[in-house]
Amino acid sequence: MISVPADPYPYPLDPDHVALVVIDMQRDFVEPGGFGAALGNDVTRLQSAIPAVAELIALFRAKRWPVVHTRECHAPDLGDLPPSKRGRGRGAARIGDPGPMGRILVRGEPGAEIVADCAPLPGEPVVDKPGKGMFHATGVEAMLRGLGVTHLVFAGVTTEVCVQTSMREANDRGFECLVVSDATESYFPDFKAATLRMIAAQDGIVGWVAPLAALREALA
Ligand code: TIU
Repeated sequence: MISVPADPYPYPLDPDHVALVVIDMQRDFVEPGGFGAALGNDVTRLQSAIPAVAELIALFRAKRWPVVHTRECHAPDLGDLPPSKRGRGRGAARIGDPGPMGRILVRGEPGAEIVADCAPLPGEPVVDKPGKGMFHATGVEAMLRGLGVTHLVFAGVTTEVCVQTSMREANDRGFECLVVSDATESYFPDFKAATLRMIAAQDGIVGWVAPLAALREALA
């Protein structure tokens, strides 16, 4: 076990059974003209996390530990998009509508692709998910169990929506979860701070929180 200094106490990282999960580092969330912007958000905030996410990915690749990428997106016929999700909100542009990066949050469109700095390598699993959580309506649990994974390190966007939902789903399934605090970001700084606090509260009710530097030094 590798002991990673973390909140609320050191995270016991199992080097033989750990994977990195990079949540939804897609153009639709971090670039103008996508889903995040259609919801009225300042998407530039999210771009600040890209260097840390990229470094974290490189750390895992150097160790030859699995790196799993997720994308929130829907089938072109929107058959996996519940009416509740399609209809939510009052903005002009909705999921499936055309935009500057193609149809919003639709698989295969430019906006649904992962930003270049965090792009998957050939062979790295890319999990397309129709929900906020990575376990809903995906085969990711069987895939992780097949790889023998018991420990998950989380990064990506946004902290309180898809990262937190996925981490809670993973925690309920028995995975030991750590989120890397500077490799995740939110459109709302106070939501990010509150999310990281509530994950680690009650002695790690959802899991652990650590900065990238703590992980980097523990792995060195
Ligand atoms: N809106 C928002 O903060 N997030 C999402 O809709 N999806 C993800 O977090 N990926």
